[in-house]
Amino acid sequence: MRLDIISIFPEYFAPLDVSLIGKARERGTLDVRVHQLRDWAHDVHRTVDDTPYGGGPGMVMKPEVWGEAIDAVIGDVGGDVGGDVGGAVGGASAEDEGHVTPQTAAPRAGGLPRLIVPTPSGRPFTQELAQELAQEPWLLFACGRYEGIDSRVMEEYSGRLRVDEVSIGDYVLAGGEVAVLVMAEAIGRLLPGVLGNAQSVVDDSFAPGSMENLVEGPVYTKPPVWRGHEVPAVLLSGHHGNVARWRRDEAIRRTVRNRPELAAALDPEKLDKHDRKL
Ligand code: 6GU
Repeated sequence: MRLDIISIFPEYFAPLDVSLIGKARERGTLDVRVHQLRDWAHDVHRTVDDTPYGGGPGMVMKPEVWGEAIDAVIGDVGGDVGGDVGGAVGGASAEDEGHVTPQTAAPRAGGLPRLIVPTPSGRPFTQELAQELAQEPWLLFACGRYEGIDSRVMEEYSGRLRVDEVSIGDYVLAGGEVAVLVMAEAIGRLLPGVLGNAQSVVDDSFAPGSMENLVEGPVYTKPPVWRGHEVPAVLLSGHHGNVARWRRDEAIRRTVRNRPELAAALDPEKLDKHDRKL
């Protein structure tokens, strides 16, 4: 999977060098390219924002800069005749590693990316959406700051790309960068070969299938007794059927306690006789 990120703070994405995602990048499973939005701002201050039409607080990100940036990354000249595809004002500097080159900016045989715009007003990012996005060959994340990106940018690219505005939860972050880290990790760990054990993806909280609308129950490791606290005997029994039954019971119990709104949404058709007694 190719994953492009456009942001005014490329430094936010250093954690993508680490752990599972870092390993996936080393192996070539994941090709991450982070771009500095200001490389496509042409004035001396490399301005990316302006005051909102209609008044109000804060600033809005300018459409022209975003248009040039996205066109360059997707390898499309875009609407502006004579548009500067490279957008590399001042050229690619040493710290601009992963900056778009003429080669990557060229139209590709592989088609176009899905454009994801993180915003608290977007559709919810769920495990289901993570699984859907993990099937895509190419994702482009456009990180807004301030009050957001001029809405005409989403309108413009909706004509050419699949565009989704996505929120990671009901709270407001200072910008889309941290939300992209969250989404990149959730998506990246679903790519083939990224996790050591493919079963862990199936057993995940919220995983479509038997864990739909459920969170996982508690987990234990050695020693069997720690400070007087015992591991539930069923887990030491070696009886796989009983272990599976216990895990499902605990998942339901925890979902009822911690996520009552999810428990209410459990499909009664998918609850067996035993489940209904909980
Ligand atoms: Cl995706 N972006 C921002 N800026 N804030 C958020 C969010 C995204 N999701 C929840 N809050």
